[in-house]
Amino acid sequence: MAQRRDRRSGRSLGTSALLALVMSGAGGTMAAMAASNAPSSRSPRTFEDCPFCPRMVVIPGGSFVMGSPPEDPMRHKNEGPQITVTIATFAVAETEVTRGQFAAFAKETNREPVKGCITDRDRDGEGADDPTASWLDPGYEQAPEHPVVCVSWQDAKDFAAWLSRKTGKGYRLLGEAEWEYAARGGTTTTFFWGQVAEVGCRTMNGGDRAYKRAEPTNRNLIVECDDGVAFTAPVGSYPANPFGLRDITGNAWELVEDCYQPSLEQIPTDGKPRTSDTCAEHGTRGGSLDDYPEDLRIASRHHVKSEARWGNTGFRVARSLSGAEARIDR
Ligand SMILES: [Ca+2]
Ligand SMILES: [Ca+2]
Ligand SMILES: [Ca+2]
Repeated sequence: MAQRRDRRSGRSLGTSALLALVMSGAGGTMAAMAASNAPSSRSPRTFEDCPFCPRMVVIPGGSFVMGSPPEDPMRHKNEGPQITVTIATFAVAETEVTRGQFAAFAKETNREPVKGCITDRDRDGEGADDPTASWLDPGYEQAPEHPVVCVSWQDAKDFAAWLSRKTGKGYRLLGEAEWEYAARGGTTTTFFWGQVAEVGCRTMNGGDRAYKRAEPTNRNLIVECDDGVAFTAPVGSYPANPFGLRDITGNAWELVEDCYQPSLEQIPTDGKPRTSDTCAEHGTRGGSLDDYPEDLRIASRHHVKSEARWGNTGFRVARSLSGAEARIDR
C-alpha cells in the first residue's frame, strides 16, 4: 500500500495515488559505512501538559545533515541534495497520536468520521480508495492504543489546534526537517540503529513476515523480520530512538507540516516548515506497517494528497518551547 514517492531519477510519479507502486531493486546495504554516532544515552526529559495529553519529549537543539548521501543504494532523488539544518530545542510526542486520543478529540468537537480512505481491505498489497473506511475502521482491527490512521493533514492540524485550546500551549505538526532531526537522534546512519534494516527487527513495526501472512496475495517486498504484528501495534511497543521517541520508524507514516517539496533545496535550513506553496501534497515520514527497508530509512520522503486519508498514515504532534522550558536541567 505504497504512498507516493519520487523515482530514483527524481521525476515525480504523477500516477494515481490509488496505485501501489511496484517495489524493486531494494536490498542493498551499506554495511561498510561508518557506524552510527549515537549520542550518549541520558534519559530524555519528558512532560505532559494535561492528564490526557501526549507525553512530550524535549529534543535538544542542534545542527544536522538532512537527506541521504549519494552513495546510499536505496536513495531517491528527493532525499538530496543534503543540507545542513539548525533546529531549536523543541518538544515532540513520544509516540504517534493514538486512536483513543483522536476519539476524545472527535467526541468533544462533535466531529463525525469522514468515510473514504485508501486502504487494503482485500489484502493484496494494493491500496485502493475504500468508501466505507474511516479512522474508526481502517480495514484492519485496532485498539485505542494503536496509532490513529485514515486521517487527513487537516484532521491532524485540527487535532493539534484542539490540544492547543485545551492546554493553552502551541501544539502543531512537526516541520519536515524537525522530523528528520528528531528521528535521527544524533545518528547519521541509514536507520537510527545502523546501516541494516534487519538489525532493527525488534525496534520497529515494518512490512514484515507477519504482515505478509495476513496478506497472502500481496507480492510486495518485505523486511525480513517477524514481530508477530500484522498491522498496527499499540504505540510505544518498540524501543525508543536515541532521543527517546518511539515508532519513529514504522507503525504509521507520519504527516508533517510542510507542503511537499521535491528537493531538499526548498527546505528551510532553520527547521521551520515550508508552507508557502499551494500544498497539493504534504510530506509523510518514517515508513509504516506495510513498508520494506527502502521506505523505512530515516531519509525516505513520501508524499500524499493533502485531502487524502491512508490506512497506513497518521501523525505525531510537536510544540515549541519557551526559553525557560527549553533549558535542560538534568
Ligand atoms: Ca487491495
Ligand atoms: Ca509487523
Ligand atoms: Ca511512525
